[in-house]
Amino acid sequence: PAMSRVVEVEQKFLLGERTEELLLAAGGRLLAEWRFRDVYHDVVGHDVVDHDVDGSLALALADLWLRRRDSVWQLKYPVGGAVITTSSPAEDRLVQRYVETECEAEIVERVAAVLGVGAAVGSVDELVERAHLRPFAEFGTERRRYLLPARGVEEAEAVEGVEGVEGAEVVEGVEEVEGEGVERLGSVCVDLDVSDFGYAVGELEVVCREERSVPRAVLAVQAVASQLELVSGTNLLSKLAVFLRDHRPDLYRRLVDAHVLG
Ligand code: V4E
Repeated sequence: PAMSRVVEVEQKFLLGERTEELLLAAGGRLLAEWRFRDVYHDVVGHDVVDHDVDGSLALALADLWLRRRDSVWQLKYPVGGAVITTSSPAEDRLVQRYVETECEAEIVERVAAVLGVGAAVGSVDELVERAHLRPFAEFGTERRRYLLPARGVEEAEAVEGVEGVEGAEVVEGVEEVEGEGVERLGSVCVDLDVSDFGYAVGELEVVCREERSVPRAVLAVQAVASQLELVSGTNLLSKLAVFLRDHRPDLYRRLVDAHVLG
């Protein structure tokens, strides 16, 4: 992809009956809908020693989230350093800031560093094999993406372009698939996700190419959240968290105890 490392500034919210209505009223446009499948990988110790959880979820416990989304490896990890915004600490806690990279060399380096193994492998596939990383969660998502014009954000500084979405089916009446990167400039994306295990969650998202754009992106997300009267909370679970709660309670408990699942 043209841009393989971006900072995602995201706020999750509950899907309400009127969410899409409010989105349209606020000038939102349905941009695309598509589906994808995520397979999260980590150290999962079951076939090493039966009840031994030593070393299990070493990546997640370090707040590293390695997944294969369809055929692409992606790694999410927190943006380093203090992120200063002008918003209140309570509002600020609702906004997640993660780097998402598809750069295999970077993924290999970061994952190997956390696992304490050598990074002398040529691909993520090879690292996964050598380090015995295994799938621990797998599910499909159907995503509807709306685009909202940004408020109170200077385009150039806030959001600096985004790659197109592979496999996205562009909704009828919405011109230009190729223009999507351009469409998203200076805008807030609203993703409405329905997972194949029955959990629905919304996400406001601004994608930044540079760390210095993050504070303004946070403000843009917060402005839209209040404009749309979205219900967010630090206890609102991600799809992954709900999947684990329902299908891998052992792993879920471990991550909750370690405070890595918000
Ligand atoms: C669990 C987790 C992460 C992996 C899942 O990331 P998420 O943004 O929920 O996935 P998705 O499918 O929406 O990906 P996108 O297409 O937007 O890239 S990343 C960080 N966490 C931990 C975490 C946390 N600490 N707090 C909350 C509220 N959620 C997740």
